[in-house]
Parts: sequence; structure tokens; C-alpha cells
Amino acid sequence: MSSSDQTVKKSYTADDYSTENTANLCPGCGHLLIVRALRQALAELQIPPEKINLIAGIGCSGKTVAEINSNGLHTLHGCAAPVAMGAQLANPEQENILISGDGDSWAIGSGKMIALLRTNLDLLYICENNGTYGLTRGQLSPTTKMDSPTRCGTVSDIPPVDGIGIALVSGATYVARGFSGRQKLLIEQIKAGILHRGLAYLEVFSPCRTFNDHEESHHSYRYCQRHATDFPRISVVDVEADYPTDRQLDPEFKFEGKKTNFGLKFDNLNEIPGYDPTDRNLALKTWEDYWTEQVIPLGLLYIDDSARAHHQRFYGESDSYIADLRPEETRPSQSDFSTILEQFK
Ligand SMILES: Cc1ncc(C[n+]2csc(CCOP(=O)(O)OP(=O)(O)O)c2C)c(N)n1
Ligand code: SF4
Ligand SMILES: [Mg+2]
Repeated sequence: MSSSDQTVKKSYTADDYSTENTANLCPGCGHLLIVRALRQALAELQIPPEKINLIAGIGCSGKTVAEINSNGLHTLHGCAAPVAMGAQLANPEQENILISGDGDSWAIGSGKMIALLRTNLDLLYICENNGTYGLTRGQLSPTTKMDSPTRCGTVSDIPPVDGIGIALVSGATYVARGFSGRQKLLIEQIKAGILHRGLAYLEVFSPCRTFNDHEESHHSYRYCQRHATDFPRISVVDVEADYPTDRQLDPEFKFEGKKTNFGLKFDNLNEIPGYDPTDRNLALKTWEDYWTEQVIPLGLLYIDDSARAHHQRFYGESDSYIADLRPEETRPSQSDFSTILEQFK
């Protein structure tokens, strides 16, 4: 190899994020389409696989870890949030992506997810919402709608949890709603969520082909296709491009990202009169209106790039991270430890 060849940066394609493992997801599963969009988004951002930490809970959704060529950790049910928080704080240079199902997020994991959302840690949290417990064969989940029976006919008699509403009130600084069946939008939502400097919550409507894609389901492909409506539809644009200098609601916005600034192009903002995705109160009010109707808005609801990411508060001016510490610096020496123990005798 010549010296000039050695300086050529590797160019990643979506295939570079594939693995030889297959996680045995059912054909047609919405989660597989999220895997496809994630690989494409990572390739478009040219993120080296070794820079990515994929951290997942338990569920079919969690099997994404096996499908993406990256560092990966399949944690315990409902416990992906504390692991992702630790990983991100220890080394904010890594791209941490948390993958969790609707059950993993909003049943067993709900307290931990809210604790995560309020931190503004710099990571992307993808909630793969199929309105059921896919892995354990189709039970009701916290997001099952009351008028949406399971395949066996069981009906929920309590209202569903609203993950988007929780994310908005808990402090997430990027909140978006996607659908496995809208790949182009999903790829852009994932890219923007990764580039965003702070906590990005992306909830993806991701039908369970085997247990919750039947005629009466409100989480089927057909239901989502019929009831989807456009919210601010985004695409990430060239960071080098020329942007308007003021922050008025122009079709193109420039945002301060984690490592670089990035631009968002809103394809349809003029179709939603008065909507401003940087106004959280407006996003909440608008989302509430949608939530009570039978429509599924897809797009970007809210973004705030002015808040400091949590690791910036945590480390202040320091330029070294916990991950840089030598093992002996992470724990007291034997003699210091003995001194500490003496105090408790
Ligand atoms: C502590 C604990 N409780 C219950 C389970 C059983 N369990 C495994 S996955 C799952 C729900 C998965 O649903 P969801 O998070 O929506 O993921 P999906 O399979 O639908 O993608 C449950 C209840 C478990 N593994 N661990
Ligand atoms: S059971 Fe449902 S969620 Fe799980 S892999 Fe099959 S289609 Fe996907
Ligand atoms: Mg589920």
C-alpha cells in the first residue's frame, strides 16, 4: 500500500454495519426496517463502527444489537437507560444509541427512562413501539390503545402511555416520531438525532408482523399508513452550506450539533401554519391535540440546541474523561480503603 493510500479515509457503506449474525426477527417485522434505516444513517454520517455503542433492553427490539456492526450490549429488561447513562458519561466521544421496545421503555423501564430523559445526556434513544410485547408472544403493552385488541381478542381497559408526551415534559431536547414504513424520513430522523447535542428521543411506530398487524390493530402497517399525517418533515442538509444567519422560521435551520453544526431542512413547514419546532409549549399543545384524535403525526416535533449536554456540565473545563483513567485511579488503594473501613468500626 502506498503512503497516499494510507491517508485515504475509509468510506463506509450501509453494508459495513451488517453482521454475520442474524437475530431471527420475523420477516416483515418493523424492527428490521429500523435496522436498515440505522445502517444507512450511520453510513451517511460516516461513523466508524468502533465509535458506536449500541445499548438495548430486552425484547425483539433489543435484538438490533446483533444486527449492527458496532460495540453492543444487550442489557437486562428495562435497564438500558442506566447502562447508556454510564457509558455516555464515561466516554462522551462515543456515539451511544439506546434501543428499547415500548414494553421495555414504558412498563418495567419507565422510571429509569424518565430519569434519563431529564439529564440531556448526549445520546439517541430509539423507542421501537409496536403496541405489544413481541418477544413474549403478543401480550398487551403500556402503549396498546384501548380500542386495539390483541390478536387473541384481549382489550386494554386502561389508557395507553404517551411516550412522546413524557419525553416533551421530561426535558428531552429532540423529540421525533417515525414509522418503519417511511424509510426516507426515518433515516433523516436518526441522523439528526445522532448529530443533536443532547438527549434525542425518537419513537418509531414499528409494527409487529406476527402478533399485532391484524385488521383491528392500531399498530398495524395498514393503520399507520391510513392515519399518518405529516408533522414538520425534516432532512439533514450539508453542514458546509450557507444558512440564514437569523433564527427565524426559514425552511432551513442551522443547529449547533455535538461535533459540528448541522442544518435541517423542513420540507413542509408552510403546510402547518404557525408551527415552530423550537417552541416546546407549542409542541406539547399540538401533540396533545393529535393524541386525542386518531391520527399519527410523523416528523420532528421539537428541537432545542441551546441546552448544555450533561457531560459538559459534569466535566466542566476538563478535557479528560472517566474512560481515560487508569484502573488504579478508579478505586482507592488497599491502604486508603483500610483507612476508610477503620472509620466505620
Ligand atoms: C425482569 C423481566 N421481566 C419480564 C421479562 C419477560 N419479557 C421479555 S421481553 C418482554 C417485553 C418486550 O416487549 P417490548 O419491550 O415492547 O419489545 P418487543 O419484543 O415488542 O420489541 C418481557 C415482558 C424479562 N425478560 N425480564
Ligand atoms: S414477534 Fe413481532 S416484534 Fe418480534 S420479531 Fe416477530 S414480528 Fe418482530
Ligand atoms: Mg413492543
